Amino acid sequence: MTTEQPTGQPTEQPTEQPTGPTSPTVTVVSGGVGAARFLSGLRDAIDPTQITAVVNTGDDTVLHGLSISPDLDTITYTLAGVTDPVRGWGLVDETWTAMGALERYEAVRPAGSAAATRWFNLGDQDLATHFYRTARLAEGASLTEVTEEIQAAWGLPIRLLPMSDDRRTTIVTTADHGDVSFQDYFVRLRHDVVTTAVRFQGPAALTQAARSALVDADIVVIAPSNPLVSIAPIRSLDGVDDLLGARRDSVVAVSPIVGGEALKGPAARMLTELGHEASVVGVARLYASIATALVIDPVDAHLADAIVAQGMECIVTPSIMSSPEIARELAATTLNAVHN
Ligand code: FO1
Repeated sequence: MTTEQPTGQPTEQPTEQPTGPTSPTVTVVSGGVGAARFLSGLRDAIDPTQITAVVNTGDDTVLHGLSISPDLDTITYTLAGVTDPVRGWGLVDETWTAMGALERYEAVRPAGSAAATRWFNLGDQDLATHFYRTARLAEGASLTEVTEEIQAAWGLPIRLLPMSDDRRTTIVTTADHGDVSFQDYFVRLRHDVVTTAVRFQGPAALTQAARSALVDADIVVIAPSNPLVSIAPIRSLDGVDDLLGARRDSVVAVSPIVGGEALKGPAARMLTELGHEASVVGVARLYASIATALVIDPVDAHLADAIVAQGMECIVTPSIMSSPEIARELAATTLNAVHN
């Protein structure tokens, strides 16, 4: 069966899907690309209306006066089936006319101005999302409200919630460039610099909607996202670690590290530079206080005992989401870890 998505691109829908009362309610603590792929698999494994994602907004930035929420948008586009499959962010078949046209203004930009910035690529279609979000925020809507509207515009059955309605920003301290914003580190510096610390700046209030989602869900999954810059900003909000710790028996994490490498991005390098172990055991140490089980890939099966020694159960299953079927199987196995 195929269904038309808002852009007119057909996406395959699962043929058999548990519905209604058989599906548990699941909240996924989410970063960007890895979480988006996991959520796609979960959407195919259970009734999607039972799923909520609490999404990192520490990566959010303002460029050209536009409010940009990369992790929310990556999840939205991925679930809508329109994300660029190679980049993992932005839209497939995107054009870059507006970015190119900015070149004219670079010549006249005064020193110190961030106008006409071109190191962060905003595609022509993607710009519409940022225009909409920015206009609605300027009208006084909260990020939670705007996210619900964007979710509805793309016809997504999964509920997306930003972690906070306030600007809580990830700051990366680098050896050579001092303190920089997350997107400066990730995109402008191509995460090819030594990091010495990460901190989160701004109000630490989890939204009430996100709090309820984390408290009330039958199962909480920590997505295979960077523990230090995607999951940690959410954990840095007031009360999050306490509420997850209090329901630890129904929290399961999926390792973003496979064979000592990150599935995507700089997680392995950051773990090492910031004093952790770039392995599934290092991930287990970071999550042992808030999750009862860690899902790892078969290439790391020899480390299962070391994970158990950290006080976590260990589930071994293919976790490199190279196909929708693997993502779906990973999601189903992850839920089974805590759902009997
Ligand atoms: N990532 C890049 O590596 N280069 C870019 O120019 C870039 C632009 C961009 C625009 C919109 C958006 O939603 C995401 C974008 N990303 C880009 C991805 C983003 O920096 C990262 O995926 C996350 O912030 C890390 O989770």
